[in-house]
Amino acid sequence: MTPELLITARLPPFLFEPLRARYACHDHFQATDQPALLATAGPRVRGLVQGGGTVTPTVLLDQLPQLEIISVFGVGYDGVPVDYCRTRGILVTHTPDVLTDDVADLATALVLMTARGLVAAERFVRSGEWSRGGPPLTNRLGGKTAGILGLGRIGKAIGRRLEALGMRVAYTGRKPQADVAWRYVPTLAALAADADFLVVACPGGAATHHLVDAGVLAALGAKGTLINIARGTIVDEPALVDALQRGVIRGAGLDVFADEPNVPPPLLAMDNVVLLPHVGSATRETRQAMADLCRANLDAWFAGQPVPARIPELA
Ligand code: 8YV
Repeated sequence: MTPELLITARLPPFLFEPLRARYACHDHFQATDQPALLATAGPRVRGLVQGGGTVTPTVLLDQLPQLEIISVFGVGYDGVPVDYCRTRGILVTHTPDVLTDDVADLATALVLMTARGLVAAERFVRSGEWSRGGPPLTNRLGGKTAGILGLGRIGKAIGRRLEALGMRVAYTGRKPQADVAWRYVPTLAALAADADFLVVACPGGAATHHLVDAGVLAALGAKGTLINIARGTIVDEPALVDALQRGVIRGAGLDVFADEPNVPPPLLAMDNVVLLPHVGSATRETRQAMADLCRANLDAWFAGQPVPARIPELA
């Protein structure tokens, strides 16, 4: 019997088409009548495919009594109720490693864009203002401190890049890491106080919800820029808007938001903020590699073979 899958996110064709060739796919994301789809197909669904940012409520999973595997098209699985999955014996897989370099590149780009005013400089040329004089001076990165929140695979790749730019790297997280020489700072507030750039690179989810709050932003202060390539939920967005409006911090470079694709309107009008549409992993090469791994996880499971990328909690 061809296994049946429920698709709860918008998938690129290079993932969706191969999945359709092997599985009976039910497109819950595009369905006009989702309850009807669940009522008819739910009892037979054995696999679920979702995006990194997709929040999967347990009430949805309750309607999939035969569910065996959730394959996340993304490294972050903060939207998956992991404890619930453990209880029901549902395997959860994701796409680590293949996107690390691209996401780190993007974090580095945001540091460069915010420090060197590159968005404004580019507009300066297009608007013809250059003929009337030079653009404002900006800020050197060399010698400045990058404080990384969450030194996992992506955090380390960011640290290596920023170090190559001549920055000092410090970090905080649950514990010091043995394989790096960078300075460990035990608390986020102390890291923010030290940092010229506070780079958010930890997983999302309940444990990190609003970790970057008004107090952390106050510690970052007027010398500091917040960079976030991880999850919007890690930052208290209203507190960030307030800190930017009142000049508490210097600026922000954001690739992720709490309620994508909705961006808090005040941010859209700010010149000291660079806003990107969650494109950290959005290169052809990386999205293809993510698609291949997302599919390989399903294929291995349904073939009874070792699954390449289970999430660590359920490994
Ligand atoms: C993707 C991501 O945009 O990997 C993640 O956790 O957030 C991004 O790489 C997303 O997963 C695409 O569904």
